[in-house]
Amino acid sequence: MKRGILERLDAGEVVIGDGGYVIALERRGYVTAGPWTPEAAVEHPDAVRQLHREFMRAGANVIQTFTFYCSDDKLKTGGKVTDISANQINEAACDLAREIANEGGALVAGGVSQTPLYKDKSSESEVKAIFKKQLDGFIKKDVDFLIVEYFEHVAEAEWAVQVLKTSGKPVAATLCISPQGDMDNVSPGDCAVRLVKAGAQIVGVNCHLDPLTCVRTVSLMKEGLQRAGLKAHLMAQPLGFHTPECNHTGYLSLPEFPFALETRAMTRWDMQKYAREAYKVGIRYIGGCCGFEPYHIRALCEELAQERGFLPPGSEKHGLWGKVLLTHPKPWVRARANREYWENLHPVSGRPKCASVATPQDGSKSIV
Ligand code: CBH
Ligand code: ZN
Repeated sequence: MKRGILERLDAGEVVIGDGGYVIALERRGYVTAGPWTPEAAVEHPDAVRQLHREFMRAGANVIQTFTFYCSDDKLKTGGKVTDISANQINEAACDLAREIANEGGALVAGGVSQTPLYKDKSSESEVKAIFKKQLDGFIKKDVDFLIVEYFEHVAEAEWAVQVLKTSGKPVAATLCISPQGDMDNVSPGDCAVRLVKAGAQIVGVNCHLDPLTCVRTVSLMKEGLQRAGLKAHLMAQPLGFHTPECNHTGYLSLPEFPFALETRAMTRWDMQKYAREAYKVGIRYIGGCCGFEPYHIRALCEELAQERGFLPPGSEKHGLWGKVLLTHPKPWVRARANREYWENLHPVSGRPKCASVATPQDGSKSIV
């Protein structure tokens, strides 16, 4: 029998999440930029399968259903990207995730995200009905656990947690917030307390900001829980991009979002630092969001190989800290086959006019 998410975390194990789907699949030509909805689960199932498979091969223990923004209200906004119903997409996405997860003993997590309805100031019952509809699909397809992800307002995430927990399945909740807190200025510590009180067993952050910033936010959540005498597992699924200048609106405010983020991409060595820092502060569910490609997930697994007791397949292709480069014909490349080299490297952009930070364009005053 496959062990569940809580069994693994309660035993103190590291659980590695998967990476970003909408951004990766947009780049590959399967997702529409802007709406970022997951109709590709029906339209291009092989593209979704392939990305699931690569994340799992890189070492992910969890495959998230490709159901981001998959509610009927969201599918209707922004020029109606598809005629396929949210239900149909959700169910197809569950089948794809299950098919691939079963190839490698991974867990399937059904994901729900924030709704346009909430921003339109719809009532609690209307917003909750959206989550309930998604949940019904997840129960029908028997996902292993549930993830509430990408919520800017803890108040909406609480509603999602309250609905999902009625299933009896474990619930993880990650907000896309900064160390300053959510969009209503609720601090990370208070957000965590509210999510746990709503019924989440795992709490943390996802998307919007770079890994080390997200680790800081999750640490603040942890402190809040400690102050309140509450316990929960901690989770981080940050961006795979460097965003040092961003404030609470995250990478959406960067001039490069979403089509020119490449210069900000994290390297595999950056990811190893992230995995270590996350581990040090007690985060045990460690994954990624937008910008995380399979090799980034592999890097997390490599950094935590000692703790987990194994390396993911594919690691042997480069070896520990690039050891396989010793086979290179050029002596100066062979000289890079070690940790010191990669750990101390400051990669350049190759663009003479490339500045290190930009001015965020979020149209509002920073709350920092
Ligand atoms: O696709 C995924 O990996 C999901 N698990 C999370 C997506 S976070 C996407 C952010 C979209 C931003 C926007 O609304 O512009
Ligand atoms: Zn994201």
